[in-house]
Amino acid sequence: MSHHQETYQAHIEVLQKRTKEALQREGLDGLVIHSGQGKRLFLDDNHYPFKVNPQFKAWLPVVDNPNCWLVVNGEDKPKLIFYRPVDFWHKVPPEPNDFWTDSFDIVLLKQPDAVEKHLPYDKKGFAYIGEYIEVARALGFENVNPDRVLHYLHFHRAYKTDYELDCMRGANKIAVSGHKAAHQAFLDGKSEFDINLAYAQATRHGDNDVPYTGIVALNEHASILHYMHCDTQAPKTSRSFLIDAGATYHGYAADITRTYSREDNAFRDLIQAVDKVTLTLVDSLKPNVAYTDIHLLAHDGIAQILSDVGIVNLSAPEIVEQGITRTFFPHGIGHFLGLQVHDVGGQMNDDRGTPKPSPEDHPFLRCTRVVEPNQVFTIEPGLYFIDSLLADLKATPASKYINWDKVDQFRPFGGIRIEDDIIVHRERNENMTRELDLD
Ligand SMILES: [Mn+2]
Repeated sequence: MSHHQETYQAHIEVLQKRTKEALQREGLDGLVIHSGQGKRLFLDDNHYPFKVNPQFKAWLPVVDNPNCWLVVNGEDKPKLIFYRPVDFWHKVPPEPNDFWTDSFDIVLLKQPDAVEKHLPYDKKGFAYIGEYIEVARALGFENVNPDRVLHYLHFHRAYKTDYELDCMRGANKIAVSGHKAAHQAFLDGKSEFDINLAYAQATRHGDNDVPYTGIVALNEHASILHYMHCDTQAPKTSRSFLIDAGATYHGYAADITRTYSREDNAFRDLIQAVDKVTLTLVDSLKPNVAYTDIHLLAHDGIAQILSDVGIVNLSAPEIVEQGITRTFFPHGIGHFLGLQVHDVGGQMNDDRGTPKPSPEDHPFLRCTRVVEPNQVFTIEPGLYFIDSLLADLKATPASKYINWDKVDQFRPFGGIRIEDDIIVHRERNENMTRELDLD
């Protein structure tokens, strides 16, 4: 048996155990997990790109097939109802024959609405897990996406199996190849659109394969946190380049950001300073550390840069104290990574779903849990020159501490973010991104 097959079987055993525990707590007999279905555009006969239910792809690496169903009870071999229509309009998926197929009893489904005969006859003890509530009701499910079952599964999904870690290393490998190609395209003076093409070409990922729409931003655009536009024209000079782009492997995501400066200048020094903060924070990511503390450490690090470079004429602790770092670093330090790029379960105190919200001063922090082994995080500090936030700062008494000439000098470069993907092991961290030689 291959390494992949072995780790996959162990992964299925873990999912079985979690399912059994969740079902026992709720007094349920099983879960019926729907992969999803095609969604048509309003008044149109075209479909939106298909996005599989993450609870479905947790079990098997099938991400492109609607109308599939899983019936699981944590004990018996899971049943997979696999959609394989007779269809001369669309590509029909091949009959399953892969490393994962032995883990399921598989029945083939020719028509979506013929699923009923394959589902449990008595639906009382079964909960439907999926997006299509009307479909569930029509099939006779009364229990639809029970909160407590989802809380339990979401909380435990933070602990990745060896199979999942392998998938995420695979995703990082693909993304890193794209980042290298994109960097070269930037050096060649390409437009955002063409840089994005270079990324797609290297990763062999189409628009619906990437885990999120990539951010490919030149110059001032790097200050727009979720810049998802791609200019087709190259600017006269590309001074700076921020790319936040990922990849997927068997449904698992990578999420990497890099920032580059064309010239060897003060902005490049600033990038290197943020890069150091990233690496320091990665080192501090350890079992028993509160992830919120990593976020606060990031503010200390950014404050130190603002002070050292002379953007703010105060000491680092004073800059944090005055809340000035939030102008330059307005987002969270990172998040769980996995089946979803912002993986679930980040703000839970326990597997009953007790909320653990982000601190009041840091509303955008997506994870507040205590770090534990086998969890996977991003670490992504940033330092930006965002016009609207700078204008807000200028209107406060703290404006007098800001060296506005220096700020204006950096505005044309937009901003900086450096983001790595990290596996926390008991004794060490594994920086998946750096181990692939992405500087
Ligand atoms: Mn991220």
